[in-house]
Amino acid sequence: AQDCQVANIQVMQNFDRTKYVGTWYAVAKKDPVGLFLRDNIVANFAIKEDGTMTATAEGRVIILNNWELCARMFATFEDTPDPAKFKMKYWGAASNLQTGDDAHWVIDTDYENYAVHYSCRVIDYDGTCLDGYSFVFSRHPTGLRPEDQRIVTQKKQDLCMIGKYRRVDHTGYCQEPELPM
Ligand code: AZE
Repeated sequence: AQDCQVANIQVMQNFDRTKYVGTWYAVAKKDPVGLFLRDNIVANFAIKEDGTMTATAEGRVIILNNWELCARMFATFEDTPDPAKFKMKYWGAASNLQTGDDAHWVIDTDYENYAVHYSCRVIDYDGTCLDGYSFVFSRHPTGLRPEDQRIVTQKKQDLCMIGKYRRVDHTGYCQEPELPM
């Protein structure tokens, strides 16, 4: 979908949530407008007994222009007719953190090494995405394998977000206890 229409974006075919469970390290991200996770972003997906997908995520955020902390977030996913498209409700472990309701699309994954995620928050009058974010995830904290990089670059292009991604550093910041507010 090189026309950049959100409605034409191809998502993962036959997405299998059972193979997606476990830990994913964000290695690159395209930010939305406003407050967002900075770095040290790690997500952990699980499936509840009733089959619904859940996740936890943590990452370093900077709030009130100079206050940094490790945000610990929870999410539940609502299914849609497309198995790779979800609605994600999320909230912070600390009540003062963000809550939200975002689209959560799995664009591509091999389940064992890489995944490309996409979320458009605001669709423009012309059908393109006005405000969205995207994560490139790896099963390996060290980054993507060279053989997955070409695929991921193609997907960034398909999402019309090429050139807008930034590397996500992992320094171990969020392995420390949550800082008091
Ligand atoms: C995601 C992986 C699945 C679980 C969650 C994710 C997104 C989290 C945010 C968090 C923002 C927090 C802020 C705090 C001040 C997609 C990484 C919850 C968008 C801005």
